Amino acid sequence: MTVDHRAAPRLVSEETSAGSRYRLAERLYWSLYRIRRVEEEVARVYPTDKIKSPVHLSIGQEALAVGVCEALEPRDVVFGTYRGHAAYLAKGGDLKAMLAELYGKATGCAGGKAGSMHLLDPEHGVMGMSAVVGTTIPHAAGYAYALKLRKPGAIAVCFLGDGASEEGVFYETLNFAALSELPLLMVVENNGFAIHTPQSARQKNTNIAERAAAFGVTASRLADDDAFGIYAATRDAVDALRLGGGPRLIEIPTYRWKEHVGPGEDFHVGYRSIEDAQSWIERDQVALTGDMLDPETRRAIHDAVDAEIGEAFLFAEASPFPADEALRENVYAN
Ligand SMILES: Cc1ncc(C[n+]2csc(CCOP(=O)(O)OP(=O)(O)O)c2C)c(N)n1
Repeated sequence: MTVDHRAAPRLVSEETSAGSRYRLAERLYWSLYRIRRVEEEVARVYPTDKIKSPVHLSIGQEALAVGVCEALEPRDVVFGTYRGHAAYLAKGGDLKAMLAELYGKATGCAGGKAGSMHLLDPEHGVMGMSAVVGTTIPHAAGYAYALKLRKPGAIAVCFLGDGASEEGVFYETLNFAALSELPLLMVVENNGFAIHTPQSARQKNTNIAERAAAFGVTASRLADDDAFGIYAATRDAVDALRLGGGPRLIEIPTYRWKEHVGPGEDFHVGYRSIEDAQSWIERDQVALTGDMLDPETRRAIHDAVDAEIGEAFLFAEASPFPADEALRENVYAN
């Protein structure tokens, strides 16, 4: 059985028919399980200090990147945040190069000098992430402008957190993108917290989609993080964007299972409780999507993904650290 779903054709228009729902579930599950397992392994290895970069895990939030990227094509690009492993992998970023980057190795996607918060793989449409909250929002808009001029039909996607929606540049970008009718999709990963502060303590109007709509951006807020629902909403948005309908924003509720940064849990800290998390854990999209598949299919996906991840960690471990001379490379344009 072939289980590398990267190779499967993405016939977007056919995927909503009942007969193809199973194949969609297979692809979604492959990606969801793969991201979950990669990050579980990152969390396991992290205390050994082999991973040289801080890690912001997306465990619990995977369905957002997976559902969105399933509706994209290779010609589309994504910009992410420092919590960007899921977006990188869901869009097709190279796993070996990602892990080597976390290990600070020369074979990493940024030569081992940028770490987990600055992943990129332009060949697969992953244009960059940033540790500085909100920075990639205008980058995505600029790229969308270039796409509009040079590659009509392609779109740029920007992932951002509810905290990033407090940055002034978010509103400047909404205005400019609406005015210029950019092929830009903004995806708000609303996990309800900026580090330890709940959204309700930071924002009077917690409806981010409503704020975006005030700028003339077509915006919607999904009821939950159901992977199929995210895929369907993104597909509709992408269809409209390809026809030149101007920017869109989709706000999606989600929940971060791990601490803000690092591999552990933080329910003892006091800003949230395990009871708050329970309803999200019960509707874990990795488990629910997996339950839709027959055991044999699930097992084949597990075996293929686990083997790939094992190999990728060995690659990262065996790779050399950058040479001393690399320190000054790519600092200034040549
Ligand atoms: C410009 C800027 N301000 C503040 C910080 C410190 N900081 C790091 S993460 C973070 C919270 C951002 O929350 P959100 O955008 O909701 O993303 P999440 O971490 O929940 O995925 C803050 C304030 C930063 N990195 N950059």
